[in-house]
Amino acid sequence: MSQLASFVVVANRLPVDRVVTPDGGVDWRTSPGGLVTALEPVMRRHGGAWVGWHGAPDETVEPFDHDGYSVVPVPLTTLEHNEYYEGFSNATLWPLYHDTVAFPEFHREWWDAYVTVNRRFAEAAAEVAAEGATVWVQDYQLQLVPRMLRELRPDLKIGFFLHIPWPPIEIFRQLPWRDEILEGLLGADLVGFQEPGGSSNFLRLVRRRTGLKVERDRVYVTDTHTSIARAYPISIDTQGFAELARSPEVIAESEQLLEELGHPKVVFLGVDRLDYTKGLRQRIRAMGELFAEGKLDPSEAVFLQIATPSRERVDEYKKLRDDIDLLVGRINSEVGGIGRSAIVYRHTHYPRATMAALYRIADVMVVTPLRDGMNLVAKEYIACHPGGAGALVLSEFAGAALELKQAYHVNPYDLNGLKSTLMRAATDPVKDRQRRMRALRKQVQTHTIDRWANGFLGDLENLS
Ligand code: GDG
Repeated sequence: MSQLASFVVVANRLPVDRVVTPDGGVDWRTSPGGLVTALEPVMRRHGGAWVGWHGAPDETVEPFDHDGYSVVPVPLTTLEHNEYYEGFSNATLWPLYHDTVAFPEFHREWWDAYVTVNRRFAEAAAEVAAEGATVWVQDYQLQLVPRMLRELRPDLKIGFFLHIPWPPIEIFRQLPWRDEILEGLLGADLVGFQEPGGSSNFLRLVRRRTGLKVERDRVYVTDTHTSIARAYPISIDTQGFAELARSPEVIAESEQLLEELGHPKVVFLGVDRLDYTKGLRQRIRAMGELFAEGKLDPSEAVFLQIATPSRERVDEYKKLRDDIDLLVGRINSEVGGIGRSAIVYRHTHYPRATMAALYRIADVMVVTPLRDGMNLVAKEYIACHPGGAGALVLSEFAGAALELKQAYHVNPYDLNGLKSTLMRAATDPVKDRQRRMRALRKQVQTHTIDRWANGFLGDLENLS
């Protein structure tokens, strides 16, 4: 790594994974994901740097160049990883920000670790940023970084984007360190949220708790610094997904999948990280009841649920995994034929191509989180599903519902409503489903991740 960067991304994880090469050496491979895809060109254009954890605790890795930009690894000890990441980020903030669908735990030592690690990220960013550079901090793990960084480097332009929901005031107030978090975020020139409801909740809270002057979306933080809060709904690399889904390999894989499933008439599909915010318990119960009541015939319909392993050391996630295993096992023991399960459940990670093949074969995509910042799976399905009459059943509580208006919206807590909507999505006249899908496709084709990144960065550059 040679010179200072004029564009810096700061995120909990680096955009690269370490791989062992055939000759036993070590190499870094770009990890697939929309954020990396969208930001890589900006990084290359501006001599960028990406600051983040490299994934191995108790290990220091020197900065290196990768694909035209700098990678700056931030070290974490095992204890810090437990307390800052699994603890404060994923067992305090994550449930708190998702409407307390699980109980948030408050531990002072987790908070201390959060402060320590945030400071380390801020210092690393301060060291690599050129004079007047733009720094874009990502997500709930790093909410203190904007202010810490501004104190170290007042010359920088600092943006922050929150990928998860910003909670209602009544819930946020529970957090013992609520004011520190607000002050941390207000260090940014621009704070981005997934939904307009997030930015307005944030501004209301700032007004109420800090006494700072707020005018429309602008907070007057000091005499020389103002902070603006706005919504920037994130999206996907729509064209990239559509091209992948049209490739001969993916078409062949989708045919293979249908063959394995015994060519069912209707495929219902769920794809989620195994997370309690995703509404899996409710969804599986609803599907199970539809089979048990004979509304769906297991010789004709199948519910395929992929749950990607996630945060497996956090207690709530261990419990969720056991609950889902039990629920699926129980339903499949009661409905379906000897050689044919009503629910096909896989707890594993699949390559992107397989994801695209799954989206292709899904007649009804079931996306029913209890709360979700955006939900990219819903958008990926629309980008990948070929012509015809696919249907998207989408929770009202996903950020995506605001944009994907022609989806079949549901309240995932209302099991009867969920069941009837699932049936409607599967049986509505083809013409109606085609009309909905056309409108949805237009939305994701025009609102891509590039538009999201350019919108945020354009606003950040043009702030006065
Ligand atoms: C957070 C917010 C917000 C899933 N399983 C596999 C796999 N995936 C990919 C999907 C999709 C991504 O993971 C999941 O994104 P979501 O948006 O659905 O959900 P979170 O992980 O909770 O993301 C969310 C997002 O940040 C962005 O701001 O939308 O609200 O919670 O891209 O395709 N990918 C592969 N194999 C899998 O098995 N390759």
